[in-house]
Amino acid sequence: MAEPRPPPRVWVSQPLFDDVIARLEEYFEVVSTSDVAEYTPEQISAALSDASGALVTLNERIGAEQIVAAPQLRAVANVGVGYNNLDIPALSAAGITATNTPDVLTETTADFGFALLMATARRITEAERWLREGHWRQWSFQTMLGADLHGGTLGILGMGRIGRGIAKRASGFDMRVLYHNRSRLPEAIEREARAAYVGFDDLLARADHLLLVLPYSKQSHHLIGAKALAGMKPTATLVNIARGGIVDEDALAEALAGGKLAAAGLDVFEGEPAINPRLLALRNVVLTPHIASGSLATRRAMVSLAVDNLIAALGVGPNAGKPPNPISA
Ligand code: 8YV
Repeated sequence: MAEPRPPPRVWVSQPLFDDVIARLEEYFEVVSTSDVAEYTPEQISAALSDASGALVTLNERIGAEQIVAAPQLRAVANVGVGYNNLDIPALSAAGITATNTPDVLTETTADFGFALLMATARRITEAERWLREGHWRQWSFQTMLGADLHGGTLGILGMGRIGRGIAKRASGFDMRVLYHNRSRLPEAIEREARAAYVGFDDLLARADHLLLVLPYSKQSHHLIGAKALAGMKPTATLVNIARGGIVDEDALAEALAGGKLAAAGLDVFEGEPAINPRLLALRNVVLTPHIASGSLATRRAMVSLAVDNLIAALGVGPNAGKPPNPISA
């Protein structure tokens, strides 16, 4: 009698939620790690060399070099909606299904975008730092004056699901919402989001607060650079919850230091976790460690969806062959 075939192997790159990951064990041999790991490209190739599937986070880049080293790889499930860590054309060309986790993080990420906007415009973390450092000697009328959200104009660059979630919150604050997107949304959605479409330059010029929620790509690399920043109001705030590479951080630091922009709230950074020292030296920036989707419930939902995607993409389970969130090249 022939030996039973061993189950396919899947690689889980980071410690996620053990009880959620355990669902993979019904179908696969799971290779995982109990420590947060930082991998070199070679280590990722080695981890994928005998894997049929992988469940990865934004930390793990998978491109041509890894694909060549992974002859059995058939599916990569990304935990996250953004997938600029994956070379989608290369994966598609090799017949490897890639998936992401949209929807489940929309509201949590929109909550955070709004929280970061409020913290930035109203100087909340700067004020707390100042207080903790013992500078508060007497109540003064002019302490930490910030910018209002209510009644102001919110610019949203990138009007996908998260952008629309932010627009929904802004209407509760009586804000005027303008947006710019690769393509204009249908009128019914604009009406529902109470958002008006404007050109890119117009968005920059009119926004009292500008929120970046667009995907990172070659086209959006350093889209917010010196020229774009010069087109914004010097009283404006900029918030980035998308990807660090969309902003030219040196140009941003220059604008913030030179009074060309009031403040910035940044959850994402070009070289994260390394932070541009020019940004660290400024008082008018709020810096957070890429936590926009980081509520416990949402992070669990993201991992669970990635598990569903991986099981289905590897042709087993209730949705065999039909992963809920395939990414097309
Ligand atoms: C994730 C994110 O935490 O979804 C995204 O695109 O940036 C975050 O929500 C991250 O992708 C984890 O891999």
